[in-house]
Amino acid sequence: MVAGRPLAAEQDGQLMSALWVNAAGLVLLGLIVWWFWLSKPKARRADADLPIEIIVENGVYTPSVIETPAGKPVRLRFLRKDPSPCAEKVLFDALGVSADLPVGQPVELTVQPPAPGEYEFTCQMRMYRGTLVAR
Ligand SMILES: [Cu+2]
Repeated sequence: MVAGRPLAAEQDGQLMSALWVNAAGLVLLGLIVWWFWLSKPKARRADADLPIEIIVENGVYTPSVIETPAGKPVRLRFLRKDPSPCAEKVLFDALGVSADLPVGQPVELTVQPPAPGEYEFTCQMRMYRGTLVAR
């Protein structure tokens, strides 16, 4: 309480700050909803013979969606920055390809999706997840 300030003004001030807290909460909630349910990861398109670099860090592959022509080999270069054992392998279950990823050392893989479709790649615990989209 500020000495000498009229009580009504004091209450108005408290009401306003309560409203601001609620508004901030709503904005935060909106961001959370957007982040988890509405945002689509940006797809990277594989082109020519350049390998696509995929960073392995903080529980996500970046990029996590890679578009590629079906029936053609695509080169993926994984760079693991996450030292936790969770990130130490990458597996393309449906393609029968897997690799160990040493921290800080790029590992290049060539995979070839046989037909149009979505091919998931994950860590061994399936916490890291990415998708190869063959068209
Ligand atoms: Cu894992």
